[in-house]
Amino acid sequence: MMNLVYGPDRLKTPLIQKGKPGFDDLQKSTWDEALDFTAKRLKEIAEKYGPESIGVAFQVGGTGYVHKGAVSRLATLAGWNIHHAYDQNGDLPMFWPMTFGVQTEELEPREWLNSRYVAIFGSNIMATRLPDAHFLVEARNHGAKIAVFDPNFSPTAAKADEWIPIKGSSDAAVALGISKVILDEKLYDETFIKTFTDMPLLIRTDNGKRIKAEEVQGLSKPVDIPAYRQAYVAYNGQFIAVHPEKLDLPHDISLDSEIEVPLKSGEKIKAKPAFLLLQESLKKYTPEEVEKESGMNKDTLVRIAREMAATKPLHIVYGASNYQWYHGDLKGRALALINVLTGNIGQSGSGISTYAGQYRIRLKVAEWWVPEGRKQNWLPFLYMLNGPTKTMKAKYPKNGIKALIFGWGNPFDQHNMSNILRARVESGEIEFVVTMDFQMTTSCKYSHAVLPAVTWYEKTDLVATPVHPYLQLQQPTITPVYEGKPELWIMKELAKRLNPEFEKYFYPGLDADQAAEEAIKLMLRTGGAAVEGITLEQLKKGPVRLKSAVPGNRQIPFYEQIQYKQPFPPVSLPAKLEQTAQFVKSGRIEFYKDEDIFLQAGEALPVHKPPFEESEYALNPKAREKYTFTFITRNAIYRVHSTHSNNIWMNELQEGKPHVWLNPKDASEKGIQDGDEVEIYNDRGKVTAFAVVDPGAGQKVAVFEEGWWSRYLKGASYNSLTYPFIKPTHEVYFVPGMWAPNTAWNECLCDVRKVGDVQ
Ligand SMILES: Nc1nc2c(c(=O)[nH]1)N[C@H]1C(S)=C(S)[C@@H](COP(=O)(O)OP(=O)(O)OC[C@H]3O[C@@H](n4cnc5c(=O)[nH]c(N)nc54)[C@H](O)[C@@H]3O)O[C@H]1N2
Ligand SMILES: Nc1nc2c(c(=O)[nH]1)N[C@H]1C(S)=C(S)[C@@H](COP(=O)(O)OP(=O)(O)OC[C@H]3O[C@@H](n4cnc5c(=O)[nH]c(N)nc54)[C@H](O)[C@@H]3O)O[C@H]1N2
Ligand SMILES: [Mo]
Repeated sequence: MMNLVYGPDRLKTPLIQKGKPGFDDLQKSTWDEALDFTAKRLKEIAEKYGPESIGVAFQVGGTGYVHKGAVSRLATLAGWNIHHAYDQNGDLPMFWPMTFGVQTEELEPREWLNSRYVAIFGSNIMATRLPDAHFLVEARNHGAKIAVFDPNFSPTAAKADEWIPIKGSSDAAVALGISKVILDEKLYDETFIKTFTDMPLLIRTDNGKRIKAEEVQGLSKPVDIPAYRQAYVAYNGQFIAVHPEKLDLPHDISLDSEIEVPLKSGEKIKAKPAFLLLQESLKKYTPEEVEKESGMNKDTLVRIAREMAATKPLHIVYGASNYQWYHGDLKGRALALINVLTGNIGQSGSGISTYAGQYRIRLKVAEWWVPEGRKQNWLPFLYMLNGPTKTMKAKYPKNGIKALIFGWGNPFDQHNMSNILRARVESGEIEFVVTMDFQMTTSCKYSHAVLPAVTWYEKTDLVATPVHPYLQLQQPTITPVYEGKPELWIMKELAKRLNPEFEKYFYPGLDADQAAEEAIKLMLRTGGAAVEGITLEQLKKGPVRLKSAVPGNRQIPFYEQIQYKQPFPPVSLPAKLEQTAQFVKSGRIEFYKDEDIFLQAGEALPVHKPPFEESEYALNPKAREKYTFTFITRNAIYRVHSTHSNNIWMNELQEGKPHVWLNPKDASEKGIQDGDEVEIYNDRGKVTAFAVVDPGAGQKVAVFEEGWWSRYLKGASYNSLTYPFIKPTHEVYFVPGMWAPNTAWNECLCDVRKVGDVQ
């Protein structure tokens, strides 16, 4: 932290670009000059192209409700487009809305101690969840079994009872193989799946659609159903209209018989319960077949399936690197199936969790974030890079994005195709970039105005993230150094220059910390059940546990759904229930998706699809022969993304240079030895790193630790290799940061060669 606060890269004053962005012509200015200049350019751009052509990104809300809220507040007033961090970062696990109708859920780490089996699929808890890692060790000491599925021998694999190396993005094959054993050997919890899932609901065999109650002779739609719900049909000798808000189907409901259904139209159609379709579709996931697809030994697969079904509670951790693939949604749906078939949801120590990214909002923030109920504009970042698609539901601004305002992020290193982003700024296609940071990052260099912010030790804020269910006050421990200012102050100053009417929304007359306290009091007053009764005075003494419906305020996802039979989904703030409940109209956990795009993709049920077919090979068929390595960019223990990239002590631990991990077989085929300087490249870009020849690295992968600033990479961007693929099933709905196209960092092919080798 000393390095960040006082180090040589600390921004001391505002800066204005006097030359071409990217070429170090930033010059010192006063706050007035920088703010006047920024406001003038933003006004000009808004007048010329419309305010929606200005894009704003402010990263993860839960780590600072006040200052990020201030940016949202101004963006809303000014009519700018907001890029939600969740999909921009690739952290949005799309299986959640698809299956459970929520944005995300997770078991708090204290609950890990109550698990008896923890199956970790590509999450490197020992390096990327440092504050929680000890709970995993303790869980194991308490007798829980830890199994890690990962192509690479990670620090977490090293602490596990068992490491199961599998091929990249083969997790769905493994999960479906496990599910098949569970079905074949009748190890599933039949009552659970009849009560809480869509497995009994009838699907037409001719068109793959769920049958609606009102279509069937003798049935009608119950009258008390909200518009965002749908009543479907099940069968137990007679047809039943399944009420989407009552989880009370009779136990003799059929799961596996094909039935003829008389429709009101006079037509008779064939139908099967989703369960039967699942059984049929799992037939191909035999242990032999899964071994071929994933490399996992077939006997191990059967043993693990039996263990998982027999050891309760079972907790599955699904890591970000693992869902940051094109078919990450399918992998999540397949993994969730294991928990659901075995009834491991909604109980202490059980469930499926995705710990990456702390996006879920914990309290109602609208009063502060969205002044006077105004409408916000949202545009997923991938569209900004990729351009609009035919199937998109989000609204693309008619002139595209012409200006960008960034805070809390370093997209010119960290985000998709950073080289393209750089080129667009250099060419003037993106006309204006503003960055708020406290360090001279690569993104500052590509900005037209740099506004110096302060670190989290220099300002008041409110923090509450999904994984740790506490509300915490962030209190300044030092006064801001140099000319750094908190974002709430920066927004106020910008607001009044954009439109004098706006100033009143930012507590004029108060200093930044006083204003922050007012915003906190407002959010405590209007934040809803989770923060009811919590006061600023209480927070000044220490963190306060958020209120929940679980005894002891523990965090166990879907506790109310399972224990009190409430319909799915629970509310995901800040969205309204009707926005997210439409994702699972049946009010149940849905494994069968009948929207047209899912049917067209052959993804009505969770299936395994090999990587690259619909992404890299579709983009460039030659990639199949040309680029046979996968570029896996995992998170480094030495940094938090690019933050601390410049930490001298951390860099000493890494010999001050980036590394790439290669399997010995691959290295020797390429004539690469340990310590050699290596180029990792594809048609889009290139990065160099020093080889670590490691038998723990999977075959045909180049593992690189993301987060290096360009200046440690000879000016290159490691994200120049990546590509903004958009998967059509992510476009079925659009609710910002909840159902939106997610970035797939690891869906990236490359080749490697020793520096100096002839091409
Ligand atoms: N120290 C530190 N901690 C961090 C961060 C940081 O930068 N530094 N960043 C934070 C953030 S924002 C995030 S999103 C999280 C990310 O944290 P994690 O979810 O742990 O993600 P990664 O470290 O990228 O990768 C975890 C593992 O996934 C494996 N993997 C890759 N592809 C596959 C696959 O197809 N299948 C399987 N089974 N495994 C695969 C990789 O080999 C790697 O070992 O970490 C958070 N914590
Ligand atoms: N290829 C590839 N790319 C990736 C990933 C990957 O696995 N592979 N991981 C992705 C993921 S999961 C994530 S979350 C993103 C993260 O990407 P970013 O969000 O861009 O994260 P950082 O690089 O840490 O940049 C954070 C910046 O915010 C600044 N900052 C910190 N606190 C404050 C503050 O209070 N105010 C202001 N104004 N600034 C502050 C820091 O100095 C730093 O420069 O990267 C993504 N990029
Ligand atoms: Mo992340």
